[in-house]
Amino acid sequence: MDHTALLYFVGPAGAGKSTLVATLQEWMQHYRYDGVAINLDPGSETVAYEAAIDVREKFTVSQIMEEYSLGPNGAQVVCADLLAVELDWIKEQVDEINCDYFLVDTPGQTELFLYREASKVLVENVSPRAGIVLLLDPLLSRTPDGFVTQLLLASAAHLRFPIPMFPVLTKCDLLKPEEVDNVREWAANLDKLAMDMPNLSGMSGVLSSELLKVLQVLALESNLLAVSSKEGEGMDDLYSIVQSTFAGGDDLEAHTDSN
Ligand SMILES: Nc1nc2c(ncn2[C@@H]2O[C@H](COP(=O)(O)OP(=O)(O)O)[C@@H](O)[C@H]2O)c(=O)[nH]1
Ligand SMILES: [Mg+2]
Repeated sequence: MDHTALLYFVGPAGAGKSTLVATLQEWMQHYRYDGVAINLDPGSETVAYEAAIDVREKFTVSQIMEEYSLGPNGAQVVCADLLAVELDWIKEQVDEINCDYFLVDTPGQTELFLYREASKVLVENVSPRAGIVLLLDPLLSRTPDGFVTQLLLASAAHLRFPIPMFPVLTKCDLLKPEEVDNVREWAANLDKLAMDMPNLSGMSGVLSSELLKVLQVLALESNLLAVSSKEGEGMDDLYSIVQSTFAGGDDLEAHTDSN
Protein backbone atom coordinates (compact mmCIF):
# COMPACT_ATOMS: atom_id res chain seq x y z
CA MET A 1 0.00 0.00 0.00
CA ASP A 2 2.97 2.31 0.54
CA HIS A 3 3.41 3.07 -3.17
CA THR A 4 -0.27 3.01 -4.11
CA ALA A 5 -1.87 6.31 -5.07
CA LEU A 6 -5.55 7.15 -5.27
CA LEU A 7 -6.81 9.32 -8.12
CA TYR A 8 -10.16 10.91 -7.43
CA PHE A 9 -12.06 11.84 -10.60
CA VAL A 10 -14.03 14.98 -9.78
CA GLY A 11 -16.25 17.17 -11.93
CA PRO A 12 -19.77 18.32 -12.74
CA ALA A 13 -22.55 15.82 -13.44
CA GLY A 14 -22.21 14.47 -16.94
CA ALA A 15 -18.62 15.71 -17.32
CA GLY A 16 -17.54 12.18 -18.13
CA LYS A 17 -16.00 10.97 -14.85
CA SER A 18 -17.32 7.42 -15.00
CA THR A 19 -16.49 7.07 -18.68
CA LEU A 20 -12.97 8.39 -18.13
CA VAL A 21 -12.37 5.95 -15.27
CA ALA A 22 -13.48 3.12 -17.58
CA THR A 23 -11.43 4.35 -20.55
CA LEU A 24 -8.27 5.05 -18.58
CA GLN A 25 -8.52 1.70 -16.83
CA GLU A 26 -8.88 -0.08 -20.14
CA TRP A 27 -5.93 1.86 -21.55
CA MET A 28 -3.85 0.97 -18.47
CA GLN A 29 -4.78 -2.70 -18.75
CA HIS A 30 -3.71 -2.71 -22.37
CA TYR A 31 -0.24 -1.45 -21.41
CA ARG A 32 -0.14 -3.71 -18.33
CA TYR A 33 -0.22 -0.83 -15.90
CA ASP A 34 -1.88 -1.45 -12.65
CA GLY A 35 -5.16 0.46 -12.20
CA VAL A 36 -8.05 -0.65 -10.01
CA ALA A 37 -11.41 1.14 -10.16
CA ILE A 38 -13.45 2.19 -7.15
CA ASN A 39 -17.02 3.42 -7.45
CA LEU A 40 -17.98 5.98 -4.81
CA ASP A 41 -21.13 7.09 -6.65
CA PRO A 42 -24.16 5.52 -4.97
CA GLY A 43 -26.37 7.11 -7.62
CA SER A 44 -24.94 5.38 -10.66
CA GLU A 45 -27.18 2.83 -12.34
CA THR A 46 -24.56 0.97 -14.32
CA VAL A 47 -20.86 1.60 -14.62
CA ALA A 48 -18.73 0.70 -17.62
CA TYR A 49 -15.84 -0.65 -15.54
CA GLU A 50 -15.45 -3.39 -13.04
CA ALA A 51 -15.24 -1.80 -9.61
CA ALA A 52 -13.12 -3.66 -7.06
CA ILE A 53 -14.77 -1.57 -4.37
CA ASP A 54 -18.31 -0.33 -4.91
CA VAL A 55 -20.14 1.87 -2.42
CA ARG A 56 -23.45 0.60 -3.81
CA GLU A 57 -22.82 -2.59 -1.84
CA LYS A 58 -23.51 -0.44 1.23
CA PHE A 59 -26.18 1.98 0.02
CA THR A 60 -27.68 3.48 -3.10
CA VAL A 61 -29.43 6.78 -3.72
CA SER A 62 -32.73 5.02 -4.45
CA GLN A 63 -32.54 3.00 -1.21
CA ILE A 64 -31.93 6.18 0.79
CA MET A 65 -34.78 7.97 -1.01
CA GLU A 66 -37.14 5.24 0.03
CA GLU A 67 -35.83 4.76 3.54
CA TYR A 68 -35.90 8.45 4.49
CA SER A 69 -38.71 9.58 2.14
CA LEU A 70 -36.36 11.99 0.40
CA GLY A 71 -36.16 13.34 -3.12
CA PRO A 72 -33.08 12.60 -5.25
CA ASN A 73 -31.19 15.73 -4.17
CA GLY A 74 -31.72 15.24 -0.45
CA ALA A 75 -30.84 11.57 -0.78
CA GLN A 76 -27.59 12.41 -2.58
CA VAL A 77 -26.55 14.68 0.27
CA VAL A 78 -27.32 11.98 2.85
CA CYS A 79 -25.34 9.51 0.72
CA ALA A 80 -22.39 11.89 0.52
CA ASP A 81 -22.35 12.05 4.33
CA LEU A 82 -22.74 8.28 4.67
CA LEU A 83 -19.38 7.89 2.92
CA ALA A 84 -17.73 8.89 6.19
CA VAL A 85 -19.61 6.13 8.01
CA GLU A 86 -18.16 3.60 5.60
CA LEU A 87 -14.63 4.97 5.86
CA ASP A 88 -13.22 1.94 7.69
CA TRP A 89 -14.88 -0.45 5.25
CA ILE A 90 -13.39 1.44 2.29
CA LYS A 91 -9.97 1.77 3.87
CA GLU A 92 -9.79 -1.92 4.78
CA GLN A 93 -10.45 -2.93 1.20
CA VAL A 94 -8.04 -0.39 -0.22
CA ASP A 95 -5.33 -1.68 2.13
CA GLU A 96 -5.93 -5.24 1.01
CA ILE A 97 -5.53 -4.56 -2.69
CA ASN A 98 -2.04 -4.23 -4.05
CA CYS A 99 -1.88 -1.96 -7.10
CA ASP A 100 -0.19 1.18 -8.38
CA TYR A 101 -3.30 3.31 -8.81
CA PHE A 102 -6.87 3.33 -7.64
CA LEU A 103 -9.11 5.19 -10.09
CA VAL A 104 -11.87 6.57 -7.90
CA ASP A 105 -15.17 7.55 -9.51
CA THR A 106 -16.97 10.15 -7.38
CA PRO A 107 -20.65 11.11 -7.02
CA GLY A 108 -22.46 12.84 -9.87
CA GLN A 109 -22.34 16.43 -8.67
CA THR A 110 -19.05 18.19 -7.97
CA GLU A 111 -20.30 19.90 -4.85
CA LEU A 112 -21.18 16.58 -3.22
CA PHE A 113 -17.53 15.74 -3.32
CA LEU A 114 -15.94 19.16 -2.88
CA TYR A 115 -18.10 20.72 -0.21
CA ARG A 116 -19.23 17.91 2.09
CA GLU A 117 -17.06 17.15 5.09
CA ALA A 118 -17.31 13.40 4.57
CA SER A 119 -15.27 13.32 1.38
CA LYS A 120 -12.58 15.47 2.98
CA VAL A 121 -12.39 13.00 5.86
CA LEU A 122 -12.25 10.19 3.34
CA VAL A 123 -9.49 11.71 1.20
CA GLU A 124 -7.43 12.63 4.25
CA ASN A 125 -7.75 9.22 5.88
CA VAL A 126 -7.69 6.58 3.18
CA SER A 127 -4.22 7.45 1.95
CA PRO A 128 -1.98 10.52 1.92
CA ARG A 129 -0.88 9.53 -1.58
CA ALA A 130 -3.76 10.94 -3.53
CA GLY A 131 -4.49 13.30 -6.37
CA ILE A 132 -7.50 14.82 -8.07
CA VAL A 133 -8.23 14.50 -11.76
CA LEU A 134 -10.45 17.53 -12.23
CA LEU A 135 -12.72 17.35 -15.25
CA LEU A 136 -13.46 20.62 -17.01
CA ASP A 137 -16.53 20.88 -19.19
CA PRO A 138 -15.54 21.47 -22.84
CA LEU A 139 -18.48 23.60 -23.91
CA LEU A 140 -18.27 25.87 -20.88
CA SER A 141 -14.49 26.15 -21.27
CA ARG A 142 -14.79 27.52 -24.79
CA THR A 143 -15.45 31.10 -23.74
CA PRO A 144 -13.09 33.15 -21.52
CA ASP A 145 -15.69 33.80 -18.84
CA GLY A 146 -16.87 30.19 -18.92
CA PHE A 147 -13.27 29.08 -18.54
CA VAL A 148 -12.79 31.42 -15.55
CA THR A 149 -15.72 29.79 -13.79
CA GLN A 150 -13.99 26.44 -14.30
CA LEU A 151 -10.81 27.89 -12.80
CA LEU A 152 -12.85 28.97 -9.80
CA LEU A 153 -14.01 25.42 -9.42
CA ALA A 154 -10.40 24.29 -9.69
CA SER A 155 -9.31 26.75 -7.01
CA ALA A 156 -12.15 25.61 -4.73
CA ALA A 157 -10.97 22.03 -5.21
CA HIS A 158 -7.41 23.08 -4.52
CA LEU A 159 -8.38 24.89 -1.32
CA ARG A 160 -10.41 21.96 -0.05
CA PHE A 161 -7.88 19.33 -1.02
CA PRO A 162 -4.25 20.44 -0.97
CA ILE A 163 -3.11 17.43 -2.99
CA PRO A 164 -1.78 17.24 -6.57
CA MET A 165 -4.41 18.25 -9.08
CA PHE A 166 -4.57 17.23 -12.70
CA PRO A 167 -7.03 19.39 -14.63
CA VAL A 168 -8.30 17.80 -17.82
CA LEU A 169 -10.46 19.21 -20.54
CA THR A 170 -12.89 16.38 -21.19
CA LYS A 171 -14.77 15.30 -24.31
CA CYS A 172 -12.34 17.27 -26.44
CA ASP A 173 -13.83 15.53 -29.49
CA LEU A 174 -16.75 17.95 -29.09
CA LEU A 175 -14.49 20.95 -29.76
CA LYS A 176 -12.62 21.97 -32.88
CA PRO A 177 -8.85 21.37 -32.61
CA GLU A 178 -8.21 25.13 -32.63
CA GLU A 179 -10.69 25.60 -29.78
CA VAL A 180 -8.86 22.95 -27.76
CA ASP A 181 -5.54 24.70 -28.42
CA ASN A 182 -7.03 28.00 -27.38
CA VAL A 183 -8.34 26.69 -24.04
CA ARG A 184 -5.02 25.01 -23.33
CA GLU A 185 -3.26 28.28 -24.04
CA TRP A 186 -5.49 30.12 -21.55
CA ALA A 187 -4.63 27.53 -18.91
CA ALA A 188 -0.92 27.92 -19.54
CA ASN A 189 -1.01 31.70 -19.77
CA LEU A 190 -3.53 33.55 -17.67
CA ASP A 191 -2.32 36.89 -19.10
CA LYS A 192 -3.58 35.73 -22.47
CA LEU A 193 -6.86 34.76 -20.83
CA ALA A 194 -7.11 38.23 -19.27
CA MET A 195 -6.56 39.81 -22.68
CA ASP A 196 -9.26 37.68 -24.22
CA MET A 197 -11.79 38.48 -21.52
CA PRO A 198 -14.68 40.54 -22.84
CA ASN A 199 -14.41 44.21 -21.93
CA LEU A 200 -16.66 44.05 -18.95
CA SER A 201 -17.48 47.33 -17.38
CA GLY A 202 -17.87 48.18 -13.72
CA MET A 203 -18.17 45.52 -11.09
CA SER A 204 -17.86 42.47 -13.28
CA GLY A 205 -14.76 43.84 -15.03
CA VAL A 206 -12.96 44.48 -11.74
CA LEU A 207 -14.20 41.20 -10.37
CA SER A 208 -12.92 39.15 -13.24
CA SER A 209 -9.50 40.81 -13.43
CA GLU A 210 -9.06 40.60 -9.65
CA LEU A 211 -10.19 37.00 -9.80
CA LEU A 212 -7.56 36.21 -12.39
CA LYS A 213 -4.90 37.60 -10.07
CA VAL A 214 -6.14 35.36 -7.28
CA LEU A 215 -6.06 32.39 -9.61
CA GLN A 216 -2.53 33.30 -10.59
CA VAL A 217 -1.50 33.49 -6.93
CA LEU A 218 -3.04 30.07 -6.39
CA ALA A 219 -0.67 28.94 -9.15
CA LEU A 220 -3.36 27.43 -11.22
CA GLU A 221 -1.54 28.24 -14.39
CA SER A 222 -1.08 24.72 -15.51
CA ASN A 223 -0.57 22.21 -18.19
CA LEU A 224 -4.17 21.45 -19.08
CA LEU A 225 -4.56 18.09 -20.74
CA ALA A 226 -7.21 17.48 -23.36
CA VAL A 227 -8.79 14.03 -23.27
CA SER A 228 -11.56 12.25 -25.10
CA SER A 229 -12.86 8.98 -23.75
CA LYS A 230 -14.86 8.60 -26.91
CA GLU A 231 -11.79 8.73 -29.13
CA GLY A 232 -9.44 7.25 -26.53
CA GLU A 233 -7.36 10.41 -26.80
CA GLY A 234 -5.00 11.79 -24.18
CA MET A 235 -4.86 8.71 -21.93
CA ASP A 236 -1.09 8.47 -22.41
CA ASP A 237 -0.64 12.15 -21.47
CA LEU A 238 -2.83 11.78 -18.42
CA TYR A 239 -1.06 8.66 -17.26
CA SER A 240 2.40 10.10 -17.76
CA ILE A 241 1.66 13.32 -15.88
CA VAL A 242 0.19 11.33 -12.99
CA GLN A 243 3.13 8.96 -13.11
CA SER A 244 5.67 11.77 -13.06
CA THR A 245 4.01 13.13 -9.91
CA PHE A 246 3.71 9.85 -8.04
CA ALA A 247 6.53 7.71 -9.38
CA GLY A 248 9.06 10.05 -10.92
CA GLY A 249 7.80 9.05 -14.36
CA ASP A 250 10.22 6.20 -14.75
CA ASP A 251 8.11 3.20 -15.72
CA LEU A 252 6.29 4.62 -18.73
CA GLU A 253 9.13 4.10 -21.19
CA ALA A 254 9.90 0.62 -19.90
CA HIS A 255 6.31 -0.55 -20.29
CA THR A 256 5.80 1.02 -23.69
CA ASP A 257 8.96 -0.63 -25.00
CA SER A 258 7.89 -4.07 -23.89
CA ASN A 259 4.55 -3.83 -25.68
N1 LIG B 1 -18.53 13.05 -27.02
C1 LIG B 1 -18.13 12.51 -25.86
N2 LIG B 1 -19.02 12.09 -24.94
C2 LIG B 1 -18.58 11.57 -23.78
C3 LIG B 1 -17.19 11.43 -23.51
N3 LIG B 1 -17.06 10.90 -22.27
C4 LIG B 1 -18.30 10.70 -21.80
N4 LIG B 1 -19.24 11.10 -22.70
C5 LIG B 1 -20.70 11.04 -22.56
O1 LIG B 1 -21.11 11.97 -21.55
C6 LIG B 1 -22.19 11.43 -20.78
C7 LIG B 1 -21.87 11.47 -19.29
O2 LIG B 1 -20.77 10.64 -19.03
P1 LIG B 1 -20.50 10.02 -17.58
O3 LIG B 1 -19.19 9.32 -17.66
O4 LIG B 1 -21.65 9.23 -17.12
O5 LIG B 1 -20.38 11.36 -16.72
P2 LIG B 1 -20.29 11.53 -15.13
O6 LIG B 1 -21.63 11.97 -14.65
O7 LIG B 1 -19.27 12.62 -14.91
O8 LIG B 1 -19.84 10.22 -14.55
C8 LIG B 1 -22.44 10.03 -21.32
O9 LIG B 1 -23.51 10.07 -22.20
C9 LIG B 1 -21.15 9.68 -22.03
O10 LIG B 1 -21.35 8.79 -23.10
C10 LIG B 1 -16.25 11.86 -24.51
O11 LIG B 1 -15.03 11.79 -24.37
N5 LIG B 1 -16.79 12.39 -25.66
MG1 LIG C 1 -20.70 8.99 -13.13
